[in-house]
Amino acid sequence: MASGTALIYDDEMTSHRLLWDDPICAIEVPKRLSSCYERLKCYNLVERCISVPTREGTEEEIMLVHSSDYLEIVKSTEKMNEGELRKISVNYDAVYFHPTTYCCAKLAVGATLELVDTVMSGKARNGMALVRPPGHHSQRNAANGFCIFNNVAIAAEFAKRKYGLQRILIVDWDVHHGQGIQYLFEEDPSVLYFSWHRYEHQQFWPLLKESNYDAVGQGKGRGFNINVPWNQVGMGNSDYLAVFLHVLLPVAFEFDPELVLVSAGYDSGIGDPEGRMSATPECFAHLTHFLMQLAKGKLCLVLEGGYHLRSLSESVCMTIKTALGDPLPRLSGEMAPCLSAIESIHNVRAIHKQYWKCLMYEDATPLQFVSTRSYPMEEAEALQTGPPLVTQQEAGSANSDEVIKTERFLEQHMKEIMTGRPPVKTAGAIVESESHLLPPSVQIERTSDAQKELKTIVSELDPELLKEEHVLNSLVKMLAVLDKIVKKEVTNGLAVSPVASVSTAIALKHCSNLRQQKILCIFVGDLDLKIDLDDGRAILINICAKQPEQANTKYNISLTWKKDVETNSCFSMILGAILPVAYSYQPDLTILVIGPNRSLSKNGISLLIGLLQGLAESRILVLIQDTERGLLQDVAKLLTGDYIPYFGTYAPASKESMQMLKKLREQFQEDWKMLRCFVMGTRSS
Ligand code: X5A
Ligand code: ZN
Repeated sequence: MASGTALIYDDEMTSHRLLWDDPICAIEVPKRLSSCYERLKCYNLVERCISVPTREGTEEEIMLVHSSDYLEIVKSTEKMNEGELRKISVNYDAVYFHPTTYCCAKLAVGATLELVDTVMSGKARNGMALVRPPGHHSQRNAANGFCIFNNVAIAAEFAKRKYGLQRILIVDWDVHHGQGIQYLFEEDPSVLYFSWHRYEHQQFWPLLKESNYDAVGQGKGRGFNINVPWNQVGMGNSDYLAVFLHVLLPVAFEFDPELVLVSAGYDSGIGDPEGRMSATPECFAHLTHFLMQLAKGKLCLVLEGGYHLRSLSESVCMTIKTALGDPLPRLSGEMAPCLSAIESIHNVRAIHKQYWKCLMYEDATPLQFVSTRSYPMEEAEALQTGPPLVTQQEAGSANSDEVIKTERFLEQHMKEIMTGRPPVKTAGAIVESESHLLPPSVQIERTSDAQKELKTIVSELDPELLKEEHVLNSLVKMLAVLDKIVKKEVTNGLAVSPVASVSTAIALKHCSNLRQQKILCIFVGDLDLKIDLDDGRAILINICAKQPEQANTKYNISLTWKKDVETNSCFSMILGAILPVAYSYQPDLTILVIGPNRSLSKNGISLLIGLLQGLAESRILVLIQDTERGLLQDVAKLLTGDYIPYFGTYAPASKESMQMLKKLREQFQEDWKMLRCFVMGTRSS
């Protein structure tokens, strides 16, 4: 399997610049590119990437999406003087030309295509192209919004032709609507285009009606264009996360792309004068991590916007660090999407339920007249939880004081979240005779100092077990792995146990002895746990085929899931229930237990392991009951990062399962606010 992260950067692309006064275009500066590269060097990230040289895109490649007339116009700017350049620039909305623009735009195209080649040929697993000028606003016959050639759209068309791809996902997380990409693929079901963007009921640039959620694509392409309009500024980490969990990811897994392209604009990040949103750099780590679970990890990120230099460059660093497989920082801030974000999510889900099976049991209908509707006071208040990192007002003012303030905030914030990674990623507790099954990078634990503590815990739980040498042995090793994770000597670990329920109880007890604050425990299979869970120190989610004996509580949730051994119907449970609860809870450590009679297939478990690494700074212990040891090798490779799972074709969950999830959401969305994905108690007109 391909490994490594490609990075494409070329100083040449800093020569394109604005030669006259124009307040609109003044923010698109050469330093946008060089400051990203400088920051990457500071974090020693450049040397960890595979450096790929740029080339100029050919005319033929440019004409994959642009007309020859338009190409000729851009080409003609190469020989123009300043007066002529100014004159031609005003033909387009928010565009400037420089004598080197044509050359830089060709390099931006070429860099993007080189990235696609590098990833498609397996020379790297994923990668990023740092380019200027950006691309997503540019159209068949027009430059627009600082964009000359549509780099990402050309890449999609190129990948379709050269590699025969049938399904490409484009994720546009820039704060502006990439209307250029939408227009180019509107009727094409082989390219799924997703964009979120500042919209404010069409009051924000580019002021288009077709940026709203009801633009779903046309003809054969209906359903393959997904717009999430932001109707307020100040959207932050939890709003972005909610859209990923409740809109993009379910649809993306169902679509099952062969390649993911990202129009990676960072004007959706904190401090940006254009976006006025409040997402912090680590949010982009999480977005990247989610997208890495698709298309067997084939992910190509291409720079678009981003105008607060510090915010831009820190966010680019988080993106690349994550692509490299480093542990993720915790997503900061209160995990509760705001009402306006939920409204947008509600509308997108309602309009797209006719196209996507994962949404088909949605009973929401689009909300009408959203801008003038008022909400019951209680509901509005329920959503105003805790002080956000930056208030919406602060995020909304763009004067230079604010730019500096964000700069200071980021200086401090990055110190807190940029922690080093342990030299060994994964530790394993298994019997010696099986250690050859694990990748060589896994550190095998032999013993631990916790013998005495173990005996005390075990004798409280089940004194009979003290007599069984091999059981005690496996438990001791498991605690050794757990200790290493807690002490941050390793990032994650795995342990085989003859008695998964007992091991889980012991692990939880041990964590509480170590004063570990919050443990997320996910148990797949039949569980027989005799400990009390109601103090909030741990949350237990049990996925099993049997109906639970006790009613669910906030900290003890059972999900009844019928055996789906070789199908893939568990996406909706993982994305719609487990991850929202987990992100709301914000654990310090995750324990995933694979017990007897599991009702999740190997694919489902791989998906869980992949996605759970976004939580608790990637600290996770996977406990495997020895009857399930067939999973050992795959689990180990998922933890070391040697392997990215492929989940196969999507199968819709049964109506009963979907109903169970819906009930769960209704029951717990006040406690776990990330569960929320629709506006309650409203009837559409
Ligand atoms: C690529 C990009 C923004 C254009 C804004 C014009 N373009 N007001 O972010
Ligand atoms: Zn933008």
